[in-house]
Amino acid sequence: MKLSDYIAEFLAKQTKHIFVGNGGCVIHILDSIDKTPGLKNIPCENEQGAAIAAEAYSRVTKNLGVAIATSGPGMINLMQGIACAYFDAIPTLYISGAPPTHHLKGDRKIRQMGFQEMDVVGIVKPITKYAVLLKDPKRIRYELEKLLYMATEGNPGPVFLDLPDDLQRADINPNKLERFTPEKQKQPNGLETKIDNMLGLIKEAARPVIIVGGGVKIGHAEEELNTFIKKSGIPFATTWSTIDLFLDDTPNLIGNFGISSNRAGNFAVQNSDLIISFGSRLDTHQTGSNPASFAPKAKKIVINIDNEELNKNNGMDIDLKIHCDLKMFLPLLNSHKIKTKDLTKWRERINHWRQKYPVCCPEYYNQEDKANPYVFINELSKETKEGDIIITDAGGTLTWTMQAYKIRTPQMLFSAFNHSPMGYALPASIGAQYAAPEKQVICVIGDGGMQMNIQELETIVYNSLPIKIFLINNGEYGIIKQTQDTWMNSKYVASDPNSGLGFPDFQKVAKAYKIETAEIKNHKELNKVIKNVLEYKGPILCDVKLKHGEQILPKLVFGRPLEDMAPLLPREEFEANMTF
Ligand SMILES: Cc1ncc(C[n+]2csc(CCOP(=O)(O)OP(=O)(O)O)c2C)c(N)n1
Ligand SMILES: [Mg+2]
Repeated sequence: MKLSDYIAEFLAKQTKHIFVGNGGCVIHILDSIDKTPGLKNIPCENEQGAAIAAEAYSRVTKNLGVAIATSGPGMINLMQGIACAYFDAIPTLYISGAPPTHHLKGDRKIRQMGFQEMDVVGIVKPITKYAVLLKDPKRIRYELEKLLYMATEGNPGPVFLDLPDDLQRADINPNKLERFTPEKQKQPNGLETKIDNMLGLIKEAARPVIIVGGGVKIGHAEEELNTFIKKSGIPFATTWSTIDLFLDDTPNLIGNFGISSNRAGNFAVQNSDLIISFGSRLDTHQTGSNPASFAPKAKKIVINIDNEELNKNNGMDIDLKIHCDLKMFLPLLNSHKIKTKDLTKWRERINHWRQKYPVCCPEYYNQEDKANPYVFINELSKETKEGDIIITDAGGTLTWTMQAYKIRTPQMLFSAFNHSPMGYALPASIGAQYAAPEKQVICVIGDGGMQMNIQELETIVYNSLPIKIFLINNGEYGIIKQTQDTWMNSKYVASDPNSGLGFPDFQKVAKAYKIETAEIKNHKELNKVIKNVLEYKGPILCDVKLKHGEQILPKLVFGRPLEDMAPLLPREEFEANMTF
């Protein structure tokens, strides 16, 4: 049997679509995929698009995503998507074709032997869980099984196979291949004692807050976590990656917290006396730049599948560290009786903050010319329907979406939260649409982000993918200008057309790709246009015109404590919110 046929058969058991970039070193594997029933090559215009589409495909199917590129430049273009998958823990397999084995430099101290040859494994190692160059055709079953295991076990992530051209063509006997047998996972010790300690801390707490981290989703422990939330009645906060797990009116939902979130979330965590964090890294985006000042009055219980996360010594003291898979931990925790103090007053206080400090302020609606980003996102979230998949990009656009979008019905809302490359949302929408052809995919992307992967408009058109693109068009790198306002006295460099950075007429560009367009010029027509766009049958780009200089509000200025977001509240009002 041809080795590349063997790989294609293996992949067909994991996925239906493989996102690819072509080249001389992958013609055999692409041919094998092409002739394998149930498997389809989806060529993207740039390998970056293919790599991102594959990881978004995995987010939606909750199975493996796969992308393939040729050696050298093709493989280098995959890196952006691999990094997204690594930092957000998305199970993905990336394959690059390599020149034939006798053209590989091996241990020689030269730069390159074969054309477009390079040390691929060395390059991708820091952003993959496992990366290997296939050297022996008889190892293919072992390596494929190991790659799959490594991508999906524990804290998932991307894996990489570098596949020389001659080995793709090799003849193998599938019945005589070595197998991979994973080591048995050890059960963590002392969990019952830790749970007793945890229950003790919960019983004593007057202002507890649960943090629902991305690990809940990655570990498929949503139901178990919900049981704990309901059983305990403890208010809970989400991170960006878990906003879409809860409807906005879920009882005891605090909302988001962190440097670009909302005041209610930050007042809640900063006044809390017990933080219980499930599957969150509690990075500086959430804690503020000084983790030691995060929830300063709170004891902290942190549960994570990754022991390194529990011992990273970032300055934040953890009172109870629990190293465990949530899928295993939560049922055990839920089997206990959970006692709390009377939390009525604490819940009321949180609800008061939620009501008093909405992100999308009523006065924003009064703007007459162009759209306010918070109004646009808030209204978009009213017009979408159950099952929709909303993918947002980077910069102000990402932050406005995550701050103002309200989950009103079960939907998916995501971005590549931790790596956050501009240009993610467009190819991610392609991956999502293939993963869920029956669902409506909505791409929210800035004018800067759009320029990064604009070529994938052709992939959308060629494949008639009915993706709805909302271009948040402020004519600038809004978030960068805001940072330059804060730190550079508003001296803008390389962030808008007055400072060296140009933008095209996006409606004309869309038309050149034969994509339908729409435009939002003000609030009067906003809902009508959003509706029309969402009802349109094919792909469409809606140019949402914003004023220059729109800001992220509220936002923490670097160095300030998490509860004191800009614009700063009058001191009396601020202090009244920090009375605990
Ligand atoms: C590939 C890449 N390059 C640079 C950055 C740094 N960066 C983050 S947001 C941003 C500007 C985003 O502009 P735009 O997409 O128009 O969003 P806006 O802030 O205007 O809404 C930049 C340069 C990045 N995240 N990704
Ligand atoms: Mg912009």
